[in-house]
Amino acid sequence: RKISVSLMCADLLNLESEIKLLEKSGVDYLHMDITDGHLVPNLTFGPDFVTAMHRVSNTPTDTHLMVKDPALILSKLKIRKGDILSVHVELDCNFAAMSKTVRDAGGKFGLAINPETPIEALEPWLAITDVVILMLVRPGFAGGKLIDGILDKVPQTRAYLDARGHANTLISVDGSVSTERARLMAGMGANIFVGGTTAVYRPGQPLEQSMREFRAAISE
Ligand code: S6P
Ligand code: MG
Repeated sequence: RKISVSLMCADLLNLESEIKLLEKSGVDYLHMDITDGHLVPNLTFGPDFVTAMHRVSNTPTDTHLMVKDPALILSKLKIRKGDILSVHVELDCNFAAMSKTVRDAGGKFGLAINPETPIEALEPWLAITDVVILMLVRPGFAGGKLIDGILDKVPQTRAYLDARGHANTLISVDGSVSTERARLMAGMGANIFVGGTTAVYRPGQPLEQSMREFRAAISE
Protein backbone atom coordinates (compact mmCIF):
# COMPACT_ATOMS: atom_id res chain seq x y z
CA ARG A 1 0.00 0.00 0.00
CA LYS A 2 1.23 3.45 -0.89
CA ILE A 3 0.94 7.01 0.36
CA SER A 4 0.51 9.81 -2.17
CA VAL A 5 0.65 13.31 -0.72
CA SER A 6 -1.24 16.14 -2.38
CA LEU A 7 1.17 19.03 -2.93
CA MET A 8 -1.61 21.60 -3.29
CA CYS A 9 -1.99 21.23 0.47
CA ALA A 10 1.69 21.96 1.19
CA ASP A 11 3.27 25.35 1.81
CA LEU A 12 3.17 26.60 -1.79
CA LEU A 13 5.93 29.15 -1.33
CA ASN A 14 8.36 26.54 -0.01
CA LEU A 15 7.62 23.50 -2.10
CA GLU A 16 11.18 22.27 -2.49
CA SER A 17 11.70 21.99 1.25
CA GLU A 18 8.21 20.55 1.64
CA ILE A 19 9.08 17.82 -0.88
CA LYS A 20 12.34 17.03 0.97
CA LEU A 21 10.46 16.75 4.24
CA LEU A 22 7.88 14.43 2.69
CA GLU A 23 10.67 12.27 1.28
CA LYS A 24 12.30 12.03 4.70
CA SER A 25 8.91 11.00 6.06
CA GLY A 26 8.60 8.13 3.59
CA VAL A 27 6.16 9.44 0.96
CA ASP A 28 5.65 7.04 -1.99
CA TYR A 29 4.10 9.44 -4.54
CA LEU A 30 3.76 13.18 -4.91
CA HIS A 31 0.15 13.84 -5.92
CA MET A 32 -0.13 16.75 -8.35
CA ASP A 33 -3.59 18.07 -9.07
CA ILE A 34 -3.61 19.85 -12.42
CA THR A 35 -6.76 21.90 -13.03
CA ASP A 36 -7.87 24.19 -15.85
CA GLY A 37 -10.61 26.30 -14.26
CA HIS A 38 -13.15 24.67 -16.60
CA LEU A 39 -13.58 21.01 -15.74
CA VAL A 40 -13.28 22.09 -12.13
CA PRO A 41 -13.55 25.70 -10.90
CA ASN A 42 -10.00 26.02 -9.60
CA LEU A 43 -6.44 26.64 -10.80
CA THR A 44 -3.61 24.73 -9.19
CA PHE A 45 -0.47 23.44 -10.89
CA GLY A 46 0.46 23.16 -14.56
CA PRO A 47 2.78 20.90 -16.54
CA ASP A 48 5.81 23.23 -16.27
CA PHE A 49 5.51 22.97 -12.56
CA VAL A 50 5.70 19.17 -12.69
CA THR A 51 8.78 19.42 -14.92
CA ALA A 52 10.45 21.76 -12.43
CA MET A 53 9.61 19.37 -9.62
CA HIS A 54 11.28 16.51 -11.46
CA ARG A 55 14.52 18.47 -11.32
CA VAL A 56 14.59 18.26 -7.52
CA SER A 57 12.86 14.94 -6.82
CA ASN A 58 12.97 11.36 -8.04
CA THR A 59 9.87 10.40 -6.07
CA PRO A 60 7.26 9.13 -8.53
CA THR A 61 4.60 11.69 -9.41
CA ASP A 62 0.92 10.84 -9.22
CA THR A 63 -0.50 13.43 -11.58
CA HIS A 64 -4.27 13.86 -11.49
CA LEU A 65 -5.55 15.83 -14.48
CA MET A 66 -8.80 17.64 -13.77
CA VAL A 67 -8.89 19.34 -17.16
CA LYS A 68 -11.16 19.22 -20.21
CA ASP A 69 -8.32 18.49 -22.62
CA PRO A 70 -6.05 15.98 -20.89
CA ALA A 71 -4.28 14.98 -24.14
CA LEU A 72 -2.99 18.54 -24.48
CA ILE A 73 -1.57 18.54 -20.95
CA LEU A 74 -0.14 15.04 -21.34
CA SER A 75 1.70 16.19 -24.49
CA LYS A 76 3.51 18.73 -22.30
CA LEU A 77 4.43 16.30 -19.54
CA LYS A 78 7.37 13.96 -19.37
CA ILE A 79 6.26 10.68 -17.82
CA ARG A 80 9.03 8.86 -15.94
CA LYS A 81 9.16 5.17 -15.11
CA GLY A 82 6.83 4.55 -12.16
CA ASP A 83 4.84 7.79 -12.48
CA ILE A 84 1.03 7.65 -12.50
CA LEU A 85 -1.00 9.83 -14.86
CA SER A 86 -4.75 9.94 -14.38
CA VAL A 87 -7.56 11.53 -16.36
CA HIS A 88 -11.30 11.67 -15.71
CA VAL A 89 -13.44 8.86 -17.08
CA GLU A 90 -16.38 11.27 -17.53
CA LEU A 91 -14.59 12.92 -20.47
CA ASP A 92 -15.06 11.92 -24.06
CA CYS A 93 -11.50 11.54 -25.29
CA ASN A 94 -8.97 9.06 -26.61
CA PHE A 95 -8.04 7.21 -23.41
CA ALA A 96 -6.39 4.39 -25.37
CA ALA A 97 -3.85 6.75 -26.96
CA MET A 98 -3.10 8.41 -23.62
CA SER A 99 -2.70 5.07 -21.89
CA LYS A 100 -0.27 3.95 -24.58
CA THR A 101 1.82 7.12 -24.19
CA VAL A 102 1.98 6.66 -20.43
CA ARG A 103 2.68 2.93 -20.51
CA ASP A 104 5.31 3.26 -23.25
CA ALA A 105 7.19 5.61 -20.90
CA GLY A 106 7.02 3.04 -18.10
CA GLY A 107 4.23 4.79 -16.23
CA LYS A 108 0.81 3.71 -15.01
CA PHE A 109 -2.39 5.02 -16.60
CA GLY A 110 -5.20 5.94 -14.25
CA LEU A 111 -8.87 6.76 -14.66
CA ALA A 112 -10.39 9.03 -12.02
CA ILE A 113 -14.09 8.65 -11.33
CA ASN A 114 -16.31 11.25 -9.69
CA PRO A 115 -18.51 10.36 -6.71
CA GLU A 116 -21.73 10.36 -8.76
CA THR A 117 -20.30 8.38 -11.69
CA PRO A 118 -21.11 4.65 -11.58
CA ILE A 119 -18.14 2.29 -11.72
CA GLU A 120 -19.63 0.70 -14.85
CA ALA A 121 -18.27 3.75 -16.73
CA LEU A 122 -14.87 2.03 -16.47
CA GLU A 123 -16.05 -1.00 -18.47
CA PRO A 124 -14.70 -0.10 -21.95
CA TRP A 125 -11.33 0.91 -20.52
CA LEU A 126 -10.44 -1.88 -18.11
CA ALA A 127 -7.70 -3.34 -20.29
CA ILE A 128 -5.88 -0.02 -20.64
CA THR A 129 -6.22 1.09 -17.02
CA ASP A 130 -3.66 0.43 -14.28
CA VAL A 131 -5.16 2.58 -11.51
CA VAL A 132 -8.72 3.63 -10.67
CA ILE A 133 -8.88 6.86 -8.63
CA LEU A 134 -12.08 6.95 -6.64
CA MET A 135 -12.99 10.54 -5.84
CA LEU A 136 -14.47 10.70 -2.36
CA VAL A 137 -15.25 14.43 -2.62
CA ARG A 138 -16.42 16.70 -5.42
CA PRO A 139 -13.22 17.31 -7.38
CA GLY A 140 -11.31 20.58 -7.54
CA PHE A 141 -10.38 21.58 -4.03
CA ALA A 142 -8.48 20.42 -1.01
CA GLY A 143 -10.43 20.23 2.24
CA GLY A 144 -13.60 19.05 0.47
CA LYS A 145 -16.44 17.29 2.26
CA LEU A 146 -16.62 13.50 2.13
CA ILE A 147 -19.66 12.38 0.11
CA ASP A 148 -22.11 10.37 2.25
CA GLY A 149 -21.79 6.63 1.75
CA ILE A 150 -18.93 6.95 -0.76
CA LEU A 151 -16.61 4.58 1.11
CA ASP A 152 -18.87 1.71 -0.01
CA LYS A 153 -17.55 2.30 -3.52
CA VAL A 154 -14.16 0.90 -2.49
CA PRO A 155 -15.22 -2.74 -1.91
CA GLN A 156 -17.69 -2.44 -4.82
CA THR A 157 -14.90 -1.37 -7.16
CA ARG A 158 -12.56 -4.06 -5.86
CA ALA A 159 -15.21 -6.73 -6.48
CA TYR A 160 -16.08 -5.25 -9.88
CA LEU A 161 -12.44 -5.29 -11.03
CA ASP A 162 -11.71 -8.75 -9.61
CA ALA A 163 -14.82 -10.24 -11.25
CA ARG A 164 -13.65 -8.97 -14.64
CA GLY A 165 -10.14 -10.39 -14.35
CA HIS A 166 -8.46 -7.15 -13.27
CA ALA A 167 -7.33 -8.08 -9.79
CA ASN A 168 -4.05 -6.26 -10.46
CA THR A 169 -5.67 -2.89 -11.15
CA LEU A 170 -4.88 -0.59 -8.25
CA ILE A 171 -7.49 1.45 -6.39
CA SER A 172 -6.49 4.92 -5.28
CA VAL A 173 -8.70 6.95 -2.95
CA ASP A 174 -8.65 10.74 -3.20
CA GLY A 175 -10.37 13.38 -1.10
CA SER A 176 -10.89 13.81 2.62
CA VAL A 177 -8.85 10.70 3.41
CA SER A 178 -8.29 10.69 7.16
CA THR A 179 -6.04 8.25 8.98
CA GLU A 180 -9.10 6.44 10.28
CA ARG A 181 -10.82 6.26 6.87
CA ALA A 182 -7.55 5.08 5.33
CA ARG A 183 -7.43 2.23 7.83
CA LEU A 184 -10.97 1.22 6.85
CA MET A 185 -10.36 1.51 3.13
CA ALA A 186 -7.13 -0.48 3.36
CA GLY A 187 -9.25 -3.32 4.70
CA MET A 188 -11.68 -2.82 1.80
CA GLY A 189 -9.00 -3.21 -0.85
CA ALA A 190 -7.68 0.28 -1.57
CA ASN A 191 -4.00 0.43 -2.56
CA ILE A 192 -3.04 4.12 -2.82
CA PHE A 193 -4.10 6.74 -0.29
CA VAL A 194 -4.00 10.42 -1.17
CA GLY A 195 -3.22 12.49 1.88
CA GLY A 196 -3.93 16.19 2.10
CA THR A 197 -5.29 18.55 4.73
CA THR A 198 -7.14 15.72 6.47
CA ALA A 199 -4.41 13.11 7.07
CA VAL A 200 -1.09 14.82 6.48
CA TYR A 201 -1.17 18.61 6.91
CA ARG A 202 -2.85 18.56 10.26
CA PRO A 203 -2.82 21.73 12.28
CA GLY A 204 -0.80 21.53 15.47
CA GLN A 205 0.92 18.28 14.56
CA PRO A 206 4.34 17.83 12.93
CA LEU A 207 4.20 16.37 9.42
CA GLU A 208 6.55 13.52 10.36
CA GLN A 209 4.14 12.38 13.06
CA SER A 210 1.11 12.57 10.74
CA MET A 211 3.00 10.56 8.13
CA ARG A 212 3.93 7.91 10.74
CA GLU A 213 0.29 7.60 11.82
CA PHE A 214 -0.93 7.50 8.21
CA ARG A 215 1.58 4.75 7.37
CA ALA A 216 0.67 2.73 10.43
CA ALA A 217 -3.04 2.96 9.56
CA ILE A 218 -2.63 1.55 6.05
CA SER A 219 -0.11 -1.10 7.09
CA GLU A 220 -2.39 -3.05 9.41
C1 S6P B 1 -9.44 17.20 -5.00
C2 S6P B 1 -8.06 16.76 -5.40
C3 S6P B 1 -7.39 16.06 -4.26
C4 S6P B 1 -6.98 16.98 -3.12
C5 S6P B 1 -6.99 16.19 -1.83
C6 S6P B 1 -6.54 16.96 -0.67
O1 S6P B 1 -10.07 17.76 -6.07
O2 S6P B 1 -8.11 15.90 -6.50
O3 S6P B 1 -6.28 15.34 -4.70
O4 S6P B 1 -5.72 17.50 -3.35
O5 S6P B 1 -8.31 15.78 -1.63
O6 S6P B 1 -6.75 16.24 0.51
P1 S6P B 1 -7.86 16.67 1.57
O7 S6P B 1 -7.60 15.78 2.74
O8 S6P B 1 -7.65 18.09 1.84
O9 S6P B 1 -9.18 16.39 0.90
MG1 MG C 1 -6.37 14.64 -6.77
